[in-house]
Amino acid sequence: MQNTHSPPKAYVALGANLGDPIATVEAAIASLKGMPDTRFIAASALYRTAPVGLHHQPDFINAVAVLEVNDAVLPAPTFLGYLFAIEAAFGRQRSVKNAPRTLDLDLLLFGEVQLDLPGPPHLVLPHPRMTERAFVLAPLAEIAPDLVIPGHGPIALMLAAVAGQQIERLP
Ligand code: PH2
Ligand code: MG
Ligand code: MG
Repeated sequence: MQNTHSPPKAYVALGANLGDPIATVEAAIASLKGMPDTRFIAASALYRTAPVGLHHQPDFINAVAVLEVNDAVLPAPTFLGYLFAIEAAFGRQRSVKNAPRTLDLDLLLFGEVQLDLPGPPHLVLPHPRMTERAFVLAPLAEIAPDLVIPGHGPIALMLAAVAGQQIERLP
């Protein structure tokens, strides 16, 4: 039988609420477009979102991008390491957990992969909080309206459940 392994799609959430978040998220999307061993497919619009689970922080700019990844060269943990390198290049400090950040890149999905690696880097797929967050689900649904989240179900159902959260799609 022929091996017909197709490269997985990696969905990456972008978030920023320090410095110039719009410029940062746009520049980070450009960095993702230049990532080796990947093929950039699409990015959502930018969204202005109220902080979730954080007190007294500025609003966030959020977006989601999708890339096809050559997983023979870049398996999920290695790909995540690349994302951390981009965060660092944008001046991300990891001094205090959940402090305002110049750039946060979270790996949401890597094809159908479901895993829980103790790390480093610690990696759980699908991202454990993605289904509770409109700032993730709305941009994700924009670029993948028919997505079925492994272990959870169709994105449209999940998005309906977080309809109360404050987000605004930027023009
Ligand atoms: N990220 C968090 C916690 N809360 N809220 C919004 N609106 N956007 C985020 O990117 C975000 C958050 C942890 O990374
Ligand atoms: Mg995050
Ligand atoms: Mg993160």
